[in-house]
Amino acid sequence: MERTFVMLKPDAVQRGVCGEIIARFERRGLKIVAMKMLWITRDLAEKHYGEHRGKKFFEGLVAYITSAPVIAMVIEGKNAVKLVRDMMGKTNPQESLPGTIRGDYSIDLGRNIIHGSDSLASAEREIGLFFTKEEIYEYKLVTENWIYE
Ligand code: DAT
Ligand code: MG
Repeated sequence: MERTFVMLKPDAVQRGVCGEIIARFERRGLKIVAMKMLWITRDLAEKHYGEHRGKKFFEGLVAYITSAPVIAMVIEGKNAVKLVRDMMGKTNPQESLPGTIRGDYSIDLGRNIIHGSDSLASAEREIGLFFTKEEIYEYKLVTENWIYE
């Protein structure tokens, strides 16, 4: 089953909406196979957002993501990468439709509340940056036969 990396950014934690957002993934039928709170270091932020190094928003992005604790997760499900990206909405909350996480919880591009991997390759890379193998659990949900045919 496909896995993706999801992070509730510092604004989600500060605004007290992590539970609601996690509930959306649970309700969809997705399985959380790893989860922890951490305070991202500058080094990890630069690795995670390596593709954006050198862009004019990079410093602000690193400052934001390291400003307070985040909640990191690995989420598993059929087509989990795309499913989660679709649930999140567009990168810029101004373009995110109501009903999406960014569309329901955020307004500004630099405070867009959630991260989700944009491809399978990114997911594998990001999961490896944030989690050890031992921190990711393989288990069966009792509801699985009612979510997948
Ligand atoms: P996403 O988070 O949807 O994968 P991304 O990988 O292109 O988007 O960018 C990472 C984050 O950087 C994004 O969530 C918000 C910020 N960002 C992206 N483009 C930006 C821009 N043009 N100006 C300011 N911040 C930007
Ligand atoms: Mg991205």
